[in-house]
Amino acid sequence: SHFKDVVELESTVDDEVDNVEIIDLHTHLLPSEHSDKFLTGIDELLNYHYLVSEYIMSSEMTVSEFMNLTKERKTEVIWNELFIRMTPVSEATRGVVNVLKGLGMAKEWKERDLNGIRSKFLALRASGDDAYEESIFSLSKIKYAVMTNIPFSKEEMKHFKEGKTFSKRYRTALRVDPLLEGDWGKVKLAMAEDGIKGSGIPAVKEWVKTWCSKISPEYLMASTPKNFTYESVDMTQPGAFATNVSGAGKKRKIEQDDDCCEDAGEQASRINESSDLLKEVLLPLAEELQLPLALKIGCDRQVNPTLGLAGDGIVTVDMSILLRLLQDWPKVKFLVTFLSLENQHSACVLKGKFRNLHIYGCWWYVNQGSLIERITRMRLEMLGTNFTFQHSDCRVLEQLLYKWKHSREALKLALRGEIRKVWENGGCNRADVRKVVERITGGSYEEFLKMRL
Ligand code: RAT
Ligand code: ZN
Repeated sequence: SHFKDVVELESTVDDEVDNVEIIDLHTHLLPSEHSDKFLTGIDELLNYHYLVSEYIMSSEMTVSEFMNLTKERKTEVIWNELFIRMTPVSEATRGVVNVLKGLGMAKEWKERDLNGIRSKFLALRASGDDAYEESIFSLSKIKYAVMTNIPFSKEEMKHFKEGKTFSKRYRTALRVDPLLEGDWGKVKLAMAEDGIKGSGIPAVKEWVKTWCSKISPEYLMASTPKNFTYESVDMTQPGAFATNVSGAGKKRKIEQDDDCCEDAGEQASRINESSDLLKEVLLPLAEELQLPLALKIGCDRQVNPTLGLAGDGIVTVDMSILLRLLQDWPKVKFLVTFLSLENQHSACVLKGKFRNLHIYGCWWYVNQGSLIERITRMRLEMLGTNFTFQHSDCRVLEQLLYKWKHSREALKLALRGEIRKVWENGGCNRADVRKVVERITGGSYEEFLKMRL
């Protein structure tokens, strides 16, 4: 039956949002079995790059003095500055407090007892890392989290090479930024480390395919550099490669001449090292392997390199770049998010035109309650439920607890308003709310993965 009043409507929305099991479609988490890459505990939480940046902006210490401290010492100075001298109002500082509360450390928080907190975290892990890991996933109500697996990182990949098994709560994604950036240096180095001799386009493709069959990624992914651009493939030019069967060919009329039919060996020798890794490796492979390409767009890397991971900025980008990709590659699925609020609006318009696009998440600088609420309302208004409202980008296991708590709170506010409009329009009930919540927290994403183009 329909909600009898707004109170019932709002409490149902809250209840559905609190209880839905979410798919976290982009994180930097790695499983406990990957020991040195498994980040957990108070030191990792307080050394998070959002907090480092907040700390440094007002610290007495200079950047280099801070950077030279040990991790434990950094924890202490951040704690003293952001949690004792100041009130934790930012999203990132409130997050730490929420983790402490969620893990039964309200008393230690009240007393600002860092040593007490340290020993409680140790005690929590006493039953073993995999049990602890599982408890965080289940407390956070996360069905599974997609990792970021970087074949260019020897240290990360050694765990995969050893063939370790890990919890079903983690799924893989192959992160290939150098292919998008056309960074042959990095590509050749990584291939050499994997013992591959060749260095032309076919060899790079084989290398990527080998990693795909080894880790079975959900998708290929990259974050675009500030100056990222993409010009349409001009199939009429000599040297245009034969692999792009679906894309530019359809948009631009191609004269099918004999050039297209030359054998692979000839093609390989003609394409030299300056060939475009994006157009000739990444996009054709995404099409061939039927793996979506996830793009994170709008980061201006290292505007202040002294801050390390905390030193990245933001750009609002020209949307025609994504438009051309969508037009030229209609058989490639694109999972896309933007760092800039402005771009998030344009992205909704593009999504209304292209079936091969799925918009997801409120990333990093738009991962703030007020902005998540606003972006989610806009997406609901423009797209119905054909999007994924959030991903966490967690780096530290326990961040699942707070990032998802904050995002669920923002989603409740967005849905209370939007569902109320539906209700006033012609009534609605719990099942209607559930359909919305399930779709935008993972249902639409899984449907998109299965969709036929
Ligand atoms: O959100 C972050 O933690 C950033 O540092 C980036 O890693 C970003 O999420 C990315 O995937 O490039
Ligand atoms: Zn990320």
